[in-house]
Amino acid sequence: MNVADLYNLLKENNVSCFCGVPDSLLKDFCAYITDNTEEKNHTITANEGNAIALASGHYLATGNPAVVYMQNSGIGNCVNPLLSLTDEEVYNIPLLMLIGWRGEPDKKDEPQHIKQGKVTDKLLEVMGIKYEIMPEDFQIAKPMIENAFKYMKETNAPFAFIVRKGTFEKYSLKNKKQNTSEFKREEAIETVIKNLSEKDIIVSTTGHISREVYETRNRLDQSHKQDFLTVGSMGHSSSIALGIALQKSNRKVYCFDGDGAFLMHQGAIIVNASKNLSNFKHVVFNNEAHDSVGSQPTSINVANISQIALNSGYKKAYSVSTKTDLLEILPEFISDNCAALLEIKVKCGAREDLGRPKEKPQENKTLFMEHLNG
Ligand SMILES: Cc1ncc(C[n+]2csc(CCOP(=O)(O)OP(=O)(O)O)c2C)c(N)n1
Repeated sequence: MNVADLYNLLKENNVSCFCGVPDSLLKDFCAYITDNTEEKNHTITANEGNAIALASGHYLATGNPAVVYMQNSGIGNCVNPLLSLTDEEVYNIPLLMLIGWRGEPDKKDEPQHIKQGKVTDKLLEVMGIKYEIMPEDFQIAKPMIENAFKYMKETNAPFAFIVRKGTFEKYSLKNKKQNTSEFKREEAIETVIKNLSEKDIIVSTTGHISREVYETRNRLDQSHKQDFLTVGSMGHSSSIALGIALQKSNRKVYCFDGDGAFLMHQGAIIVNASKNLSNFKHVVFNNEAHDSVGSQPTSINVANISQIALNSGYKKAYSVSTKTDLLEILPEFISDNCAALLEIKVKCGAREDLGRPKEKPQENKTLFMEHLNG
């Protein structure tokens, strides 16, 4: 399907608000929205639940349903607002969801998507949300989309389209707003790893960052035993790291986060800080984008991560954007006797041939636990 055809049909049906969290399966459509919608009418939210809420606000203000896009892993983040805000037994608010179907049964995908893929349709059913699978052919999809708008008008209920891999034709984002850093994320990751000891632990976030940690260990001929790769569960790495750091005071625990993941559950930051552990170290690789799923911008450019950290209760915070500055700051950050955060400003993009972990998540867990508790 051509993304412009879909976009124009949505506009014809009075959609003037698009919001959500980007997904690799929807990246062409997300890119088209980014390029063609004025900022006021397109919001990349911190998490998918926020998108449902924003769409609800839009409906209250205009009487028109908004479009909310997300990966199916984001359904978990929006169960609460779908059941206690938009549901017909509460406020009964219409919105059109576009959900990328990672882990579709019988299609090859990464382990973190398999379960979510199996239950995606069932989750919608159990929540009482009517849905269709989006056909690839626009001419077939068109009457279905028009029916969805009719249904929303009649019932005021949300409606969802599940979108299979390969549904959309290619569209490349033109309006890329990138930060000015020249520092490559994989190089930054390698620089930090080279300065850690064998006892140190890394809990890395979803997407390219975990893949680059994995590849860096291979390149340095090191074991993966020190690394917990949070392949799913975006935004929760720092809480996993906190859970470990609270129990293992003799181990330094480093959370390797992304700015999108940092934003997604930013409330965790204050809780991390409240424990003020000398062995808890938070590193945020900030490229101001959801790089792993198409480089759509996050909103982090209006904020200052190291200031957020200090205002949230971390005792120390640093920000660097070059390898020289990183190397200079690392010894102090590593030896700080308090909860500390280091922001590393990096540029968007990853290697074309970036690999993925070969071991299954449970193999990663077993090796990691043996090392941590050995
Ligand atoms: C709940 C949830 N929503 C969306 C996704 C899809 N997703 C995977 S990685 C990613 C982007 C992460 O961005 P960031 O943390 O800034 O790291 P970067 O990719 O830029 O390195 C997204 C949106 C997901 N895995 N889980």
